[in-house]
Amino acid sequence: MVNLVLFGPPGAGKGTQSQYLIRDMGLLHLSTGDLLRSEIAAGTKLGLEAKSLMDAGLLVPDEVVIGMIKSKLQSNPNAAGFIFDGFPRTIAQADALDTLLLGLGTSIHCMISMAVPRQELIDRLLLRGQDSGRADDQDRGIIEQRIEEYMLKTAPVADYYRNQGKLQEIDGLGTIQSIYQRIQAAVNA
Ligand code: B4P
Repeated sequence: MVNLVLFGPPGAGKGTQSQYLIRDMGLLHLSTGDLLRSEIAAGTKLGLEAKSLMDAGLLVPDEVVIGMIKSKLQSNPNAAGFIFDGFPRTIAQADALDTLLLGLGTSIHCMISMAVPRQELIDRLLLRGQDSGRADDQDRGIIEQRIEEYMLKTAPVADYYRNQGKLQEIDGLGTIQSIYQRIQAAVNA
């Protein structure tokens, strides 16, 4: 198994770059943002609870996302590996992921962290908000709240993987293709 974490602030390009990794590496894509939006679309109790937090630019509780990831890992025992996109977003989630993967006899091989300046993040998300239908992409104040939440709770997760010798940091500015080439180089390293 090859297991990668794609990491960065909201709008860094995690979902965008995941599509190329799926195409080239045949890994299973696990995006907690996508999983939560599926729950919202299906009108489940979990989705209803998550929606108000997501629309406010806040993280949903750790136990909710850890439960979703656990069930996806258990239902895909023969996967070639996983791309974790938008997960883990807290140290508690990173700890839980290590434990879950250990139980499957595997581990995270590499975290790719994409650095993008704050104003570029805001510009990208507002642009996507024009036609994505995502409430959390349409309001500058909510986008800034998401970035604050990232700085406070998520940015420390990079150190968690740095301490394990697994962190690869890349510049997330440039064309989508040029950033993908940097990711490929980081994965191969
Ligand atoms: P996510 O769905 O993960 O949303 P995101 O951070 O905005 O990233 P996404 O992958 O969608 O966007 P990308 O950067 O690719 O999370 C949404 C919410 O769900 C969170 O706020 C939280 O409430 C909740 N949540 C999710 N996971 C959670 C967890 N583990 N714990 C707790 N809560 C959780 O792309 C952004 C835009 O930039 C796109 O329009 C793209 O086209 C554009 N773009 C990408 N690369 C570009 C480039 N190189 N140049 C120009 N534009 C580019």
